[in-house]
Amino acid sequence: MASKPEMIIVLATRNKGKTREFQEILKNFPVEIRSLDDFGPIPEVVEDGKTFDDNAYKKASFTAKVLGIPAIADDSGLVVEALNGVPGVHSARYAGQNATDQDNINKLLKELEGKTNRKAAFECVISIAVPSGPALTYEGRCEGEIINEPRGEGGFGYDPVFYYPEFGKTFAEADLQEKNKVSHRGKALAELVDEFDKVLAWLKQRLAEVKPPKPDHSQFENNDWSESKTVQIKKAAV
Ligand code: ITT
Repeated sequence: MASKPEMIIVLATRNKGKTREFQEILKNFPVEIRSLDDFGPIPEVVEDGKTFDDNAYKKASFTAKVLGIPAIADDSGLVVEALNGVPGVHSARYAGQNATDQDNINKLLKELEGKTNRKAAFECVISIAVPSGPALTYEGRCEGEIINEPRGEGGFGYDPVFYYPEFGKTFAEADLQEKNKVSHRGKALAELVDEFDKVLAWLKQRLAEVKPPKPDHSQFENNDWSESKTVQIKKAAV
């Protein structure tokens, strides 16, 4: 960390790899990034939004509200043109609740059998919310094609069938650094880092304006926060 942290921000995930990635990328800013695991038991957010934006916002705003501090969340997945955007927000569980990456790939290839349009894109949305509701949104998109046979050992998820024409190979054949420069998540993160000084100023302003509400535990049974989305603000305007 470059200087004494001015703010603690919680990353709404229990994925250690994701947490390290955010900590590394924001290490030169005066913030301390913590994961949900640093806060003990917190109810799971139901990711039932219709878009990546819905889910990222829901995770970020729910976590910020429950813990009473700013929160960052991301959501991402694969959208396939010939399947009208499927698997989309269902990417992780496309072939069923406990589906493996291989199960999901097999289902995708089956659905695409005989289809000539193989266009697809990975999409990612990062949302940064304060406990009172408003959030900033960063988005990234990466276009490619779905090939017929998995290729490569690296990456995860749909990487072995996601062919990136500029590389002339799949994401599973590319190394991680190469992938991160062009990937959906890489682009959204790069934009976030570029604007992070503004993001920090925005967070401070929002936290000073609104006396943070007490952590709200009343809606754990029915955590539908969709109505609070009316106050969502796109991008930092400081
Ligand atoms: P959280 O616990 O933090 O929500 P997650 O595993 O659900 O993490 P995401 O929401 O970011 O991860 O992604 C959902 C699914 O989309 C993921 O399980 C993959 O199947 C697919 N996916 C996302 N990014 C990908 C990438 O870079 N390469 C391949 N598949 C990807």
